[in-house]
Amino acid sequence: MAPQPGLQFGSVRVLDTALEEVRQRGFSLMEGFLAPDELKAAQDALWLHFPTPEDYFNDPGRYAQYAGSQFAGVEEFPYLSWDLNRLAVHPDLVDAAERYLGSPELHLYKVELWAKYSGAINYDQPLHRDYGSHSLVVPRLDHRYQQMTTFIYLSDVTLDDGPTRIVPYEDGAHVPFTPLYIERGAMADVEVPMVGPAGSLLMYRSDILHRGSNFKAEERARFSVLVDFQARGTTWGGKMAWPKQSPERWATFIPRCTVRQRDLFGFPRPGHDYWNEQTVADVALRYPGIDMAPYRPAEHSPSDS
Ligand SMILES: O=C(O)CCC(=O)C(=O)O
Repeated sequence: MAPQPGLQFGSVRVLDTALEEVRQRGFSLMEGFLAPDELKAAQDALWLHFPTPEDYFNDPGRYAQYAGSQFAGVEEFPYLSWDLNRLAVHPDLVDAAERYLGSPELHLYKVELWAKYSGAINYDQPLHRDYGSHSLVVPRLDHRYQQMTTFIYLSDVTLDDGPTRIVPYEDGAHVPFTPLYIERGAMADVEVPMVGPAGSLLMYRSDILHRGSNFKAEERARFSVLVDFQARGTTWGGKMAWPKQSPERWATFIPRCTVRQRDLFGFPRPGHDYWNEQTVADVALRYPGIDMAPYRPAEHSPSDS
C-alpha cells in the first residue's frame, strides 16, 4: 500500500553480515541504526514517561519507585508518542527480522521501554537466556523456531552505563538450558559488553547467555526500547497479550500504522473472515481516523496486504 505521511524513516538497512553474526555468534551490535532525527524525536519523547537524568539526580528520593526492582523502569507498549511507538514497527527492523527469521510471517511479541538510573538499584543480573520468560519450552539445538530479541539504544551505553554482557554462542553452547540462571561471574572472562552510542541496535537470540550489569559511575542513565520477534505460529513463545494494554494508547497508535504494521501485532488481515460490514464499521469507531478501506470485504484486493 502507498506510504502514509509520517511513516518515513531515514533508511539504514541491517546488513546481511550482521544477521549472519547473529546466526554464528548469537548477537550483533550495529551503530547508527536510527537516523539522527528519529533518535532525537524518540529521546525527546522519553520525558513523557520518565524523569530526565537531571531531574532524577537532583532528587532521587522523589523517584523512589525506581528503587523497587530492576524492572521498575520498564513501560510496556504502546507509548504516549508516535516517535517512540514507531520504533517498534521500524521498517528496517521489521525487514531485519523477516530476513533473520526467514519469513514475512512475523509476530511482534514484546515491546518494552526501559529506563535505568545509576544508584536507584543494583542492576546486576545472573547470566540467563531469555527463552526462560519468552517461551514455555526450550530452544532447539538446530536453531529452528528462533526468537530475535533487540535493544534500540536511546542513550549512549559505555562501560559505565551497565551494558548488557553477552556470552558468545561458541563459549556458552556447552551450558545446559536448565537451570536457567548461572552463577554470577562464572563466565566473566568471555562476556562481551554491548557498548555503543545512542541509536545503536543490539540483536541477540533467546538461546544466548547474557546478563544486565550495574552502572560503574554515578549520575548515569540508560534508556532503550526492546523489540522482539518470532515467526507467527510459535504458539509456545511470547511475552505480552497486546489487548491487555491501554485502549486509549492503541486508539492513537493503530490509525497511524500501515496494514503491514498492524499485522505484526496480529490485527486481522484484509480478506480475513473476521471482516464484515459490522466489524468494519465498529472498528472504525474504535479507532478514529483509521483508513478501513483495505479491510472492507468488497474492496479487499491481495495487494493491500
Ligand atoms: O538490561 C540489560 O542489559 C539486560 C536485561 C536482561 O537480560 C533481562 O532482564 O533479561
